[in-house]
Amino acid sequence: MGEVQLEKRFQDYLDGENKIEPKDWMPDAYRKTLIRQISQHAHSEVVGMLPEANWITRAPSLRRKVALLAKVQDEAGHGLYLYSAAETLGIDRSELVGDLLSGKAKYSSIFNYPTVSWADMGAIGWLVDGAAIANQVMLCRTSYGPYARAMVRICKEESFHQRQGYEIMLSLANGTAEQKQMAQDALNRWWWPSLMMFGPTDDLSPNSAQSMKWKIKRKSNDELRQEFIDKTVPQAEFLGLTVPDKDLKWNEEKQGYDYGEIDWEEFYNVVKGNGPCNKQRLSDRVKAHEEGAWVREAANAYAAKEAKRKADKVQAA
Ligand code: FAQ
Repeated sequence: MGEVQLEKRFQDYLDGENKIEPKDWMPDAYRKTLIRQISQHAHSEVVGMLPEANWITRAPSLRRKVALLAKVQDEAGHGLYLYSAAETLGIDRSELVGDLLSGKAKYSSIFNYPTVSWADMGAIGWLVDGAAIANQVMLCRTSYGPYARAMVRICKEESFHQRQGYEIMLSLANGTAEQKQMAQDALNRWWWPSLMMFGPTDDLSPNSAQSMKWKIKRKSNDELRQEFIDKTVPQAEFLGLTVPDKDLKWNEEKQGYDYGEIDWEEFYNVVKGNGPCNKQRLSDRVKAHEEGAWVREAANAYAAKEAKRKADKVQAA
């Protein structure tokens, strides 16, 4: 069968809502797009541990510390599922990690902002995990089987994260005037970067059209951003906090909120590596990777020993 026929059969298969599995034929560009998106996603989970890890030792109670520790640990697990899903496409994890550490690979812009107060732990859980869920629920229906299956579990864990964050916000918003101010300040700083997580507007998103056709993405960047805003604004109102957007207004006709202009210059600046914490995040990851070398060596030595033990047993039988 020629390439054109294979591509047509592939598209028909996707249009029938079937999942593509690792051993199925797929166009090279589909494979490349998935490796790009899944690995960026995996890197985001791993780098995403850093802003919150910053507060583990300073959590205000044992309960908060335990919950935050569990959350940060979950993010490591998400990175693991996602690197594994990417590896089913024929790429080696060490290559992907190498691209992250050298600064070649992208990860989500949101993790390049500083966490300056405890309220930021609330805002990250509520807004950043909230935005991540909005985006990832649709990815449970993505066309590549291993990615879709990883997302199901990730989404369950993300909803615990989101509630953990919202509960922190609720306590602060119902606390002293100073605590409420901390919550408002965190919302002011995290609101716009959270909206940027969904990526550029649809008309400026180079990958969207093809990814939608291949059913890798099931909703567009703007659609998801709108869903997130519509869901989150009432939550801010319930907290008694003000969303920092003077143009935010309910639009009866579209049954959704109109919102102000996102600072896209800031977004592209952060994506290019010039955000407030890009350099620190990368150097922290490089340091963690170097310090973890002995763990990888030990795991490899153990795996080799186990393989030899099994081979010896087979030979002896
Ligand atoms: N930051 O054409 P599009 C989390 C890049 S996980 C940096 O629209 P696409 C959990 C994009 O890669 C958060 N770069 O691209 C957690 C592309 O560059 P390229 C991560 C961005 O792929 C919570 C270029 O701009 N989630 O938060 C961003 O069709 C708390 C053009 O954009 C995922 O990765 C950005 N925000 O759509 C962890 C979800 N946006 O590669 C710890 C999976 C866009 O052509 C604590 N990913 N770019 O050079 C996706 O759904 C998609 O990749 C989008 C972007 C929607 C992010």
